[in-house]
Amino acid sequence: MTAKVAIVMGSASDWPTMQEASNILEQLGVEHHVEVVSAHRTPDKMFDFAAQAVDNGLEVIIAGAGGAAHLPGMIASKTRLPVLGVPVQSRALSGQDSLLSIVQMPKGIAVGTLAIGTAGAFNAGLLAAQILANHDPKLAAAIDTFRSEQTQKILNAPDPRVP
Ligand code: RP5
Repeated sequence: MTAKVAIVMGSASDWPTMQEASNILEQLGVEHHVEVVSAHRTPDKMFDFAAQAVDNGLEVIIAGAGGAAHLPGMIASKTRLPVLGVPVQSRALSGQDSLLSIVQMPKGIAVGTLAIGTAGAFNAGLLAAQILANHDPKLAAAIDTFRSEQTQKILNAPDPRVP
């Protein structure tokens, strides 16, 4: 694996959410691996993925899941790499279940939990890039540009009534 970031998710149905992480990584020029890995439906695959993540050259893992969202925490239990958890917005409980499943980790195994849904997925991608940027000046410059363009866009359009 040449990618330093992996985006994994519990189901292909999570992709419309997790694509936001992929989009910002793409925009910032960060190569990333994408794969469906389910804590419940493919548990052995999940453990293999997590156990081999360091040897496979990964540096950050973004894991998204909905409902009984055990994927980020279980991956974190098998690797020292930073795991960023994205609570996917579930149909039954609007992602509250996903959020609480991911955020309440026991002391000693860390998962960085993002917001529910697409904003969380986007920010997970951004945060993964920010972690890598500590040792990548080109990526740091790309993030600085992203942030200043975002700021400028708002400053250029202060009146919300103007389309
Ligand atoms: C979780 O169950 C997945 O992460 C997904 O958010 C949710 C529903 O999965 P599907 O039934 O759509 O495959 O494991």
